[in-house]
Amino acid sequence: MKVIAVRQKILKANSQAARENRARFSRERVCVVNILGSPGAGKTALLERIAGSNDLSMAVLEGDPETAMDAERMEKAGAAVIQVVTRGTCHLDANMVQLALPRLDYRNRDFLFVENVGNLLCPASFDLGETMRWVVLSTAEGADKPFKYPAAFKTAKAVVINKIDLLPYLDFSMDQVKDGLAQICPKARVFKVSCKTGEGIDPLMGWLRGFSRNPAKTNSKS
Ligand SMILES: Nc1nc2c(ncn2[C@@H]2O[C@H](COP(=O)(O)OP(=O)(O)OP(=O)(O)O)[C@@H](O)[C@H]2O)c(=O)[nH]1
Ligand SMILES: [Mg+2]
Repeated sequence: MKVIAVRQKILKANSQAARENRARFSRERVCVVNILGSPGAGKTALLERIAGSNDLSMAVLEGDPETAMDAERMEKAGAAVIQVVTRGTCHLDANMVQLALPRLDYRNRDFLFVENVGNLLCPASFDLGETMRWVVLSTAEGADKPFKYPAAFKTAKAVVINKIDLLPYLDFSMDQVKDGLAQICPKARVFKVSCKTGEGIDPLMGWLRGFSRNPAKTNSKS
């Protein structure tokens, strides 16, 4: 019983910080995208692709248990970036984001992307005050993941199925994953991409532009 009480207390404290973050992001008119996905799904690769399209301005908050490797990649890709090292904690929380913001040049940019710690369990429980969540799911992980990790998928505004270039070598069932997504998150936009080849990135970028500060640059927002 005590374990449950502690968890509730942690989540309550997180909700308060998340509310503060959300109010701040709304005041500052920055769209914040919290990206969830397993280790190696291609979260950083996707952000590198987005940074490569130079009509959108972005900042990135990287969350990893150790190292600044992803921040180094994003810096190379031209984004303003800060690395949060959680020292083994399996998720980012709203307070970590709050502490990092003063050291990140994210204001007046179209997007602040938060790359959460790689896993589909813990990050799902922690609201960061983001505008929307995405899940990156790579074909190599298997098509059953929406059924197994519904908490990660159910709040997703977009699901990015990455590594479609590997489909000829895998028994990944697109029908099964579509079935899972239809049941768990029927309203999520689904994009099939290869961050390696660039296939499928354009439709994702077109949709993303709808959330920028100047949506005139854009196609659709839903
Ligand atoms: N074949 C193929 N490989 C990819 C693709 N996208 C990413 N990769 C590779 O997959 C590996 C993991 O990619 P990352 O972008 O580091 O994955 P991540 O989700 O950021 O991983 P963590 O930050 O460790 O959780 C790298 O070796 C990438 O080059 C893709 O579309 N196709
Ligand atoms: Mg990464």
